[in-house]
Amino acid sequence: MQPDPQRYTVTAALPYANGPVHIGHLAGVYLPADIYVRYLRAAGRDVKFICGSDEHGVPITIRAQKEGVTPQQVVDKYHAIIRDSFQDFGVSFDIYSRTSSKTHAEVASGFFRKLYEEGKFVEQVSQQYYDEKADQFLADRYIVGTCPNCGNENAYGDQCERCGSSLSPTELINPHSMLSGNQPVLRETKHWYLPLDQYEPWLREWIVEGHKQDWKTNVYGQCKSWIDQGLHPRAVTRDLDWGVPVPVAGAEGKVLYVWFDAPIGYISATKDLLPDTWETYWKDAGTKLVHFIGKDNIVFHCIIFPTMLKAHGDYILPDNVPANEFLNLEGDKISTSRNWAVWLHEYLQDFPGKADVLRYVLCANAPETKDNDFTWKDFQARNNNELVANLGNFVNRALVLTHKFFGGKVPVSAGFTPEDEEVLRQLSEFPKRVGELIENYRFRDALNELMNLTRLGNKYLADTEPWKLIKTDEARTATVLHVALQLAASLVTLLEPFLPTAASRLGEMLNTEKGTWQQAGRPDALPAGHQIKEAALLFDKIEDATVEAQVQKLLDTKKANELANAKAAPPKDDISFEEFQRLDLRVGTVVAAEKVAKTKKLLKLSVDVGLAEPRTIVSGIAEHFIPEALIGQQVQVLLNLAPREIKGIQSQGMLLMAENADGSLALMQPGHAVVPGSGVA
Ligand code: B3M
Ligand code: ZN
Repeated sequence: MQPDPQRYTVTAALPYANGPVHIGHLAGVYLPADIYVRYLRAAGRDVKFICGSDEHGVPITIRAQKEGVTPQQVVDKYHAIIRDSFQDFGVSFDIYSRTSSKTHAEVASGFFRKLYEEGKFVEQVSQQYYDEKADQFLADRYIVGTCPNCGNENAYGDQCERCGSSLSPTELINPHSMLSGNQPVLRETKHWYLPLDQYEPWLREWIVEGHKQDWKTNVYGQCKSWIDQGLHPRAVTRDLDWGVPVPVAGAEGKVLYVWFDAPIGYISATKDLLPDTWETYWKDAGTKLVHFIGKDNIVFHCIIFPTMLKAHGDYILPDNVPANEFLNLEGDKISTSRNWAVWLHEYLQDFPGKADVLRYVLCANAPETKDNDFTWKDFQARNNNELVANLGNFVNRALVLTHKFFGGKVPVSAGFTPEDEEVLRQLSEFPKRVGELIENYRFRDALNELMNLTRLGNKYLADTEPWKLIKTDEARTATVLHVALQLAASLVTLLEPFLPTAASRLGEMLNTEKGTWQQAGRPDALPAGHQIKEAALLFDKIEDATVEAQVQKLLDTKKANELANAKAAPPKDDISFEEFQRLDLRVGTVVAAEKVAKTKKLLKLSVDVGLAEPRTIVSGIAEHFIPEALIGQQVQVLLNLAPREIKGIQSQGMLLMAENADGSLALMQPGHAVVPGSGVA
């Protein structure tokens, strides 16, 4: 057993301030980090929980360009949204900072300058794409072209999103600039590189040998394969006008690479929080540094940033990097660009007071070892079956019966039976078991274990039936509720890391404060005679209609995406003018419409086309239009389509419709009303 560290520095990946936070971010990073930190605090450890917005890099400038605003406006907007939604979700950062701050510019430049002055970088001149029209070098993400591997015409300079291969801009076939659309030219430019190759032996020893046992297999595996493939010098500067300027002479127009400056953001945020003592949290060997991140950030946190820290010389290294896999949404990859996500700020608006429900569902279903799927049905089921029927039910029964039978005072125990003793013994084991799981980053198992405590409580009440027992044995009933209330009291502390709002409400109802983690599980948390307060439901049922509305929102998104991506059919073969002239196209007015009996799709229409008699037309549009709504509408008709018998009705023409990409139909109507029978040419 290792001794407890003297203190902890816990970081959560700095979200890019180019969009709001979604449930995938929460499940992968912020929720586990928050549970870990809240637990450590309850266990009396010295911990600082550090985060902030990542406000540099190409994702920000691309967003700014898309929205037609400045990068600063983009980061100001999203920094505020992200910060507030984290707070409403109960993420208990000690500081939520931002990398556009003055402190950060100082710390990041200072870091770079030290490595530069000590000759830790390699300088290299290379050829890079330059947009002559926009008059600037192009970041990889600003170059689009055809993927050499799969032929995708919209591959980026760093990656093809279709086949997943990582690319370099010069590999793209037919590259063009996203800024001007022009073909970029190669120009020479100088950059500074972190020579990862020189650190390879050290990285191998530190990670491959040193962390085989304690890092998660997905994290360890990714690192090992990176190292095994051989490490190369990595550029840490960019030709860009948004970021921390490179603080050396001859580097005008260059900024630090965002992945160089962002992790330093953890350090500068700590400095903002603790101007005098921040160094203990980053340089003292008694500090345990833990980075919570998503799996796409592993190489940056396990290889590149540690190499930077090592090169700097006086920093500690991460003790663990418990990266998670990804959370999908209703069977599909979460995607910001496709708006396929449950956005935190929208959830909090749609489900006021229900942050804990989302915390519960995301933790119970966290993608700790493999990708997982979030569905609204599962969300509803877990709320109704687990939070309401298990946790809420236990607590509510214990409190309500105490009010009903004992005036809301914790009743005196008349002596424990072996059954009571067993329940209390089991209770005493929970804090350690749940705590160990949390310390091993197994948050799902920890939560499930905690729910076993409420299952134990429910079973105890079901076995002893105090609601019946009261009629025959008041003393025994008192003991049972006394025991049940001790379980409930422990929950105030044990629930807090997972469901902080529910825990504090429960504490209020029990008229008690949360204690330390070590104190939880005691058999005498609430002494006899202790007055509890009014009981209220901790959770309530979520109805079908509520989740159906959320599913509908996603279906709408899907439809909008389909329409946005719809491609028109290729053109048909040419016809001659004479052939065209043979078509008798007219505008008509619908005078009658009814469904054709025994069919689903057919409507029978009477259309005034300016002739002596209206035309009867049978059309397969019954699933798209209500017959009554068509009456009086002007429509376009092909008058001389040879008559056909359909379901015993002579159809004397054809109604022309526009068919939308999603299969919906629209009438072809003149811009303003015209006389029935007007020709179309
Ligand atoms: N902004 C990337 C991301 O959100 C990034 C993390 C920085 S942590 C130093 O995936
Ligand atoms: Zn490809």
